[in-house]
Amino acid sequence: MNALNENEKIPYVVSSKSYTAVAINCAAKAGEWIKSKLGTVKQLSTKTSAQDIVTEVDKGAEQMIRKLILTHFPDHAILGEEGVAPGTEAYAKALEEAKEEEYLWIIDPVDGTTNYVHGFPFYSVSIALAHHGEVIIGVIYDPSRDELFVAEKGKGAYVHGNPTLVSKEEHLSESLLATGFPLDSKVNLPRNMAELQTLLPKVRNVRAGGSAALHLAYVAAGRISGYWEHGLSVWDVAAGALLVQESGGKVTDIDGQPYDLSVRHIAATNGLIHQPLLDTLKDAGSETNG
Ligand code: 2AM
Ligand code: CA
Repeated sequence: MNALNENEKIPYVVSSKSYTAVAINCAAKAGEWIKSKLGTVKQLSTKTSAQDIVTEVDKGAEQMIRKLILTHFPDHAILGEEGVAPGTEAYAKALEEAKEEEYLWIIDPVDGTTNYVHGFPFYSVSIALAHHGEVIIGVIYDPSRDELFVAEKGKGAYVHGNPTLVSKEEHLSESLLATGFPLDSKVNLPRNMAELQTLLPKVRNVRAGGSAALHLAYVAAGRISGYWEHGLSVWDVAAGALLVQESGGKVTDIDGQPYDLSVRHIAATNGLIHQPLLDTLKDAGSETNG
């Protein structure tokens, strides 16, 4: 018999402990919902600048994911883009606190919000799970193409059940790269422009699709040879970083330090072109610094 009185009832917890299944379920559900709302966005709010936008769909999708995760794992912590106040200070504080958690879910409900608002079909849902600060699961879902990318630490990465593998280009000259244009016009944008100027003559071409998570998934799947971007947040890259690593690629910060949750300037490649890419970015950066 249950001896607990009415006020002491233990909440019902679903018994499944498959983190990956929950991550997939959340990404797929939120992704379908986001897609169903395409073209209906009524309220466009700005965050740090007129270019930094958020919609009711971002907020609704994050709520949906949070609820689902907590149904399965009520004692896990969650760090989601829409749960953190805009600005560098609030971000640093939120990340510092979150990094200590035993289990931390890291959510970007819509990565590529600008694309989503314009109906440009390159946006994704990104969900990662970190254990004591190390990413152990990464799931990225692209609703436009119904592509689900899944990585588990030490067990490989998959798209629709097929293993993903980074590309085989050995030289920058045969590489297709991607980047993102930073919003910060003082430091990151001039640096990115200098990098593009230096890199473009050395590579096949550079794309800027507008979703960090999908760019990383594409490095993992061998569709691009490498990707770099400045000034990102943990929810943009945590899942994608694991996908790249589990597909045989390399992920560091732009200065070459190994990837961890605090990395904001990211470089991810097939491994073979990693050092040449970092060297070229460094040359370009030193020119902007005089
Ligand atoms: P988002 O759509 O989730 O905001 C595009 O270059 C990448 O930059 C996207 O992954 C986008 O994520 C991210 N991004 C957009 N605004 C940003 C901001 N203010 N700070 C950091 N990253 C941002
Ligand atoms: Ca987002």
